[in-house]
Amino acid sequence: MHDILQQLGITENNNGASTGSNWVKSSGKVITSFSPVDGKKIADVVSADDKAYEEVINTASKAFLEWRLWPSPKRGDVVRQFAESLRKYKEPLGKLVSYEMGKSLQEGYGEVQEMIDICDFAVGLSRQLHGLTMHSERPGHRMYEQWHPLGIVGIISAFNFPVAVWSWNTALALVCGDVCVWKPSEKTPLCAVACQKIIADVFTANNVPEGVCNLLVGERELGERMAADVRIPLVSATGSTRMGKAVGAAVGARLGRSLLELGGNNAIIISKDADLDMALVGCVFGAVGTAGQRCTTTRRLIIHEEVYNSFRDKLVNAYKQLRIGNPLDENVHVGPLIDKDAVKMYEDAIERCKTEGGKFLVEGGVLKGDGYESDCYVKPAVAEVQPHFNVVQHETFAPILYLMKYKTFDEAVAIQNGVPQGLSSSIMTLNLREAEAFLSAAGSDCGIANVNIGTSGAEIGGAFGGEKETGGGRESGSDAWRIYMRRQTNTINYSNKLPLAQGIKFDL
Ligand code: UN1
Repeated sequence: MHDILQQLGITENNNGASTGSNWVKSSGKVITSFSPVDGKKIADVVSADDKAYEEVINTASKAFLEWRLWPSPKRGDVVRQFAESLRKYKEPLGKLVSYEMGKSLQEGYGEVQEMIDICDFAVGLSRQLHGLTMHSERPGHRMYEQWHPLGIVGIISAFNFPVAVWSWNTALALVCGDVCVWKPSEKTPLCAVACQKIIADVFTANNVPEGVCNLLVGERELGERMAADVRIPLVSATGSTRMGKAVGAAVGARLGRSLLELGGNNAIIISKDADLDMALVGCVFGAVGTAGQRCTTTRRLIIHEEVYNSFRDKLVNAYKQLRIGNPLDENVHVGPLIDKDAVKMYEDAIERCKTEGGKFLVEGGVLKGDGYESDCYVKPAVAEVQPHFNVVQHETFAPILYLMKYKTFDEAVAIQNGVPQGLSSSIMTLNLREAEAFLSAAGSDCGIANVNIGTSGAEIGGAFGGEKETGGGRESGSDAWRIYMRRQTNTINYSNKLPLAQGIKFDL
């Protein structure tokens, strides 16, 4: 790992405040990053203090005045070069993601690939930030709309996707002419320092003003400060529903914009007409990938009574094959949870599930001994439950999968929708009527609804996000870029009269 850290410019003591190539002096609290893989300290990061915060926001504000005037395709060209650089750093950055966060190496590389993909998407977008033209009701008038840069985008990201979620926001914000201030999770600050160094080099080579991409490492208060700061017109926050409610309220109180991507409680409906072997792969990857710490993780399976027993047996059998261990070993399926607090939440959820009457088909437990010294490795568990159990209604960021039985399609949809969250959902079926009904207005109430694939692993080309307690925001593809810009409606009178709209007569 030493070589990897060196390649990425990570030292023993890192500065956590940066405006680009300039690392801002700070005497904030020192955050130590430990790897959940082996429990060892990786390195220290000094968090941003009040002075560093002000310097960063002031530099960002100044940078915006210049950056917003760069033609968007020119900004896109800088993002293109950032993608090139990420291609070069894919291996070390993917490994650092895996080591600092604990996800499998394949998923670490996949996350960097997601960064590259969103950059490529943003490059194309830089020539397509289209507005509409409308027909004016007045003669000799033209009406159209244009999209202008917004200002500073505050990005608060979570530990589970320590680099990709930042890049979804950053790549779009940059082509839109915004500047970014990133507060990464304090659990994965080194991934953030590495990304900041990669982008800063690209910026320097292109004479991008200092302050276009900024980093502020810190804890919860830093996020609160950003949420309340009127100089940040948009705060994009990914994380728990608790965090999102606080950010949404603080940003809303000043009538700012927030883009919230919060908890999920994602379900797959297994129809009696499903291809069960294919469904199995989607369910198992969805439930145990990233050790159950994706917001799109499959947490509930709603299985038709006719195939319940056979699918349950296949699932239990598949769980027996799972290899849990060091995520940097390419043969491993499941790495550790992020830290011991996460392990405690996993254990509590299992206890609560048992108290409520859940029956475990695959028992959970914390792994001890050789290779598990960090105390963060847990066994993926499967339990039979009832939909209304309190524990089933909540998101536990861990690999616990709940099974439920259904009789009718309507009942399955009601169970799927009957939780406070609304991020991702799937149906496994070869029955066209069912598939279409699931996608109809009376079907899934989630932001993402899939047929014959799992709930996780969304592509960047679609808008990503969900309804209800998931927060309503959309990031990444489709027209998610619009929230990063301000819309302006323009009406131009090229006639020699000044007719008023709505036919109003006002003669002087
Ligand atoms: C997240 O967990 O916050 O769809 C993002 C997926 C990934 C992104 C997840 N592409 O699972």
